[in-house]
Parts: sequence; structure tokens; C-alpha cells
Amino acid sequence: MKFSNGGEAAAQALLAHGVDTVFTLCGGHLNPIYLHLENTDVRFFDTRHEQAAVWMADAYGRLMRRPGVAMVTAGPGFTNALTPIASASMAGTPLVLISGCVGINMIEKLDLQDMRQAPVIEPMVKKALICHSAERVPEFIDLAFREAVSGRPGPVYLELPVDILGAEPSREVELPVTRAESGVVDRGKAHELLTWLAEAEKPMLIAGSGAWYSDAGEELTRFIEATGVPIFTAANGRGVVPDTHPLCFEGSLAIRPGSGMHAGMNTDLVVVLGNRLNLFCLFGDTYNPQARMVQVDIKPEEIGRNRKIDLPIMSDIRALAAELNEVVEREGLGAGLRERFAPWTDELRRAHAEGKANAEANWRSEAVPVHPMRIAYDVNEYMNRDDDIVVTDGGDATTWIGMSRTMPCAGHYLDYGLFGSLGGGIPYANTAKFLFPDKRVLLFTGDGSMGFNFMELERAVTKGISFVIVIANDLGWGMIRHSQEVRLGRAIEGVTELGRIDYHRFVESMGGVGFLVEKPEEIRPALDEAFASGKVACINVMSDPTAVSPGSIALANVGAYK
Ligand SMILES: Cc1ncc(C[n+]2csc(CCOP(=O)(O)OP(=O)(O)O)c2C)c(N)n1
Repeated sequence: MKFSNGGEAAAQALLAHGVDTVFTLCGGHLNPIYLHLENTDVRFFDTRHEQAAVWMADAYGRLMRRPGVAMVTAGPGFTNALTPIASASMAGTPLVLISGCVGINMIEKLDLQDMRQAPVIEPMVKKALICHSAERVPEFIDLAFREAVSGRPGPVYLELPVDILGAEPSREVELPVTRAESGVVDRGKAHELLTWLAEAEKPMLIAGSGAWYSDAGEELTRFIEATGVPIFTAANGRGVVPDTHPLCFEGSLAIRPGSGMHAGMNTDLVVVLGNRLNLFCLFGDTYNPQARMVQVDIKPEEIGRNRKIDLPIMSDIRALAAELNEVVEREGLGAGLRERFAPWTDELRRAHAEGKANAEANWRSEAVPVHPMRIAYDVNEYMNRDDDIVVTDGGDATTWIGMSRTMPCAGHYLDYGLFGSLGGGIPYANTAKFLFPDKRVLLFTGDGSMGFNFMELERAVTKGISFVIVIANDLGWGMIRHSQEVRLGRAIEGVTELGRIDYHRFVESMGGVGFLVEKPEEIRPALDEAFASGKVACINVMSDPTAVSPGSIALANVGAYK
């Protein structure tokens, strides 16, 4: 095809890749691309801060399992985009960040917004690309998309200098769209894993983000139903087998009320499926040191991080699960395994019920100010449709809802994950409702985290995107205050207090609706009214500032803070 300039080539390449949404904050360097995306099938979501644009692309990547696309301008637009890129890198989110930059022929002349961008972002992305010729723009876009989804997904950076976008390609250019292939299982290893399972008495499967991105839910469900092996889920894998399935014991985190801790301490075989041994399992230490370890991952370098792995398997999770199912059926292994694991699943059911019972007092607390677990409990009960989407932000707030949320399915829950960056909540909620206008969306957040991208609520109101925000308002940066109290015996003055902020009134002034809630029994009626309003609604719940989450206690005790 013959293109008038690099900007048109970029726009056509994005369309060829099926891009339907671009999250962006404008800048002159991007005009040649905008011009050729205007009036096409691509929708722009124009944010008020580049950070929000990239948070939104991150949410897109996680919800849709294909790359979210953010576009930012040179220099300050680029630097504003960095935090969510680091977060996406840690989480392994498929995302393509396109950045403008100064023209190649203007480097070092002291042109506007000039800086060396690629070296800054290189350690945060799977690949940092700079395209130096208008003819090669589609090829670079193809490469960026392929890289973002191949193997373990992740963010990719593509820099398109403004003179390249303005230059006319000297020849006809193809629009390549290459499919990334996923990893194929080693059949012998699948067989070996089944032998190990047959020798175990107390096995546990842990399905992480790799199970979500490979779409392994159905195959895994078939496998646990055939064999009776209990499964736990983690990270973006939460919900790949629903929490309500009798063989799913919900999240694997040891702090979650349920059986995660009991299973980890007593298991004799841990099968980690597309999940990393990171802080969330104390780098592998929450699992019985005597247990045999199997780790399955699409990225071989991941296998063996932090703990010795007895059986490493490099595979896409769905491919492995499908292979396991084939062998189990062919060799008729199911009934024997089901019988073998029945006492263990009974034990887990008892531990699960006990773990839940221990949390009841907080979940059903009638105290004023409201216990944050009670808020999380009511929110979880209320968001009871299978396709409801819950988003979280905040320190303790994320811990409380993480401990309380029942996952009816995968791809309907967004939190900040391992990078731990506050501030993505409002952009995440904007993405969820923008992509799924028919689903109910709720953001559960701390009061501090409300502030980072507050102006994005203006975007929501202006664009008619409605969701409900529930703030567990503990008058400050709760998790840090609490970790100081646990560690030092007191809060350090001048850094963690916010005082009472009437966020609900701010939201009202922007055209949304607001509710102040001071008693537990007011939460549900406020949720009813908030969703019925069809607007952006903020329920500002005065929560107990002295309630310390297990997350804060962990923060006070992990190595870095000693
Ligand atoms: C961008 C960013 N800045 C600072 C921190 C450190 N931090 C972790 S938890 C926390 C407190 C969060 O307060 P809030 O949003 O009110 O939620 P709460 O813990 O009170 O539930 C802070 C400041 C962080 N994780 N990310």
C-alpha cells in the first residue's frame, strides 16, 4: 500500500491489528497518527493525565487479553506514563505504548520536549523499539504487538519520531499481521506429573495469571472434576475456576480467610500453574518445606525462582491441562485419584469453614465507625451477578476486599498486583465500564488513593460512564500508618494523616452523586441508590482508622522494612 506519511502507515497498521480503542492524552507529536485514526472504527479515550491513559490500557490488556494501546506525547507525556508501565511489566500485561518524540534530525538541537526516552523505559518493558523510517512503521507495529502477547505477555514500547510520522514512505508498504504462537507442552512431562499426583496424598494446584492468559479455565475445571485435585487461584488467575466450584478453594493467599494457609502448610505436592513464587507466597515459604514442587510456566527462566523445583515443565497452561485430560481419560485414571484425594479435600473443607468462621465477627461487625471488613463484606454480597466487575485501590482497602471477594469468574477483578502502585483505581473503573457498559462496575478504594487520578472522574461524567465508588475512609494513608504503628509502636507525625475529606461532595460537584455513610446499616441502601442513579456515584464510608489489615502487619515485618 502507498501511504501519504508515517502517521497514516501507523494508523492503518493499528487498524490492521484490530485495535478498537486508543487511550491517550494529546500532543503535537502525535497529530499525524490522530489525523488518520479520526473517523475510523478506533475510539479515542482522552484522559486528563498520561498515567491514567496507560492505567486504562493496562486494564484493557487484562480484561480483553489482547494488547491495550496507549499513546502519549514526547518528553513529559512520556515521563508521566512510566508508573503504569512498570506495573504492567511486573504483572505481565499485554500492552503497547506508542510515544511521540522529537524528530531524528532535531536531536540535541534543544528542540521542545526532547529527551532520550528509550533508555529510560527499556528496563520496564519486554522490548523498547524506535522506528527510524516511515517505510518500516507497520513492521514495527506488528513486532510490538507480537512481542506483547508472545510467551509471557508484557508491555512493549514503540517510539515514533515526529519527522518519521511526517515523512512520505518512498515505496509501497505491506501491513503485516503476524500471529504469536503459544508454547506447546512436552507430553512426557504431563505423564510424569500424573505419576507424581498418583503418589501424593495432599496435592494442591495453584493457577495464576498464566491460566487466565492461556484461557485454561475449562480444561482445568475438567481436570479437577476428573481427578478430584483441589485448586486454588492467584493474581489474574483468580476466578479461572470459580470460587463457587466445590473443588476450588478460592485464593491461595495465606491471609485470606479460608484454607489457603492450611493447604500450604500441609500439602505434599504443590503444582504451580503460571504463577510466580513472589512475596505473595513469601517467595515459596508458605508451602510445606517438605512438599514436592512442580512449576509450569511458559517462561522457563521463571521456573525455580526462589525455591527448588522438583519437576519443571515449560508449557502454556491450557496446553498442559488439555494433555493431562487426554491422558487421564485414555488411561482411566480419574476414579482412583478422586478416591485417593477425598480425605484431603474433606480436610480442606473443614479448614475452609473454620477460616471463614474466624472472619465472621469482622464481616458482620455492627461497630461505628464501620469496620472496613464489613464494608468489603457488604460490597461482595451486593456485587453478586456473575458479570459484575470489582476494581480495587488503596493499601488496607485492597487487602480487605481481596480477603472478601468471591470470584464468580475470571477477568472481572482488577487490583494493582505485585508492583503495588496506588492510583490506578479510577482509570481501571473507567476502562471496565467503557468496555462493558452493560455490566455493573464498583471501585473499592482507600481515601488516599482516591486523590491520584481524581480528575479522571470528570472524564467519566463527561462521557456518561457510570460506576460506583465505595471509599473505606480511614482519614489517612492507612496501610503505612498501621505498618508504622506495628513496627514502631506509633505513627510518624506529618506523613500519614489526611483528615476527613468529603469526596462524595467533590463527586457531586462534578455532576455525579454522593453519599456519606457513617453506620453499617446505611451501606446497602446507599449501594441501591448509587447504582439506581445511573451516574458516577461516590459512597464515602467513615471506616475504623484503628482496624489493621493483615497486609499492614505483613508490610511491617517483611525484610525491607526491618
Ligand atoms: C504510588 C504509590 N505511592 C505510595 C505508596 C505507599 N503506600 C502503600 S499503601 C499506602 C496507603 C494507602 O492509603 P489509602 O489509599 O487511603 O488506603 P488504606 O491503606 O488507608 O486502605 C501508601 C501510601 C504506594 N504503594 N504507591
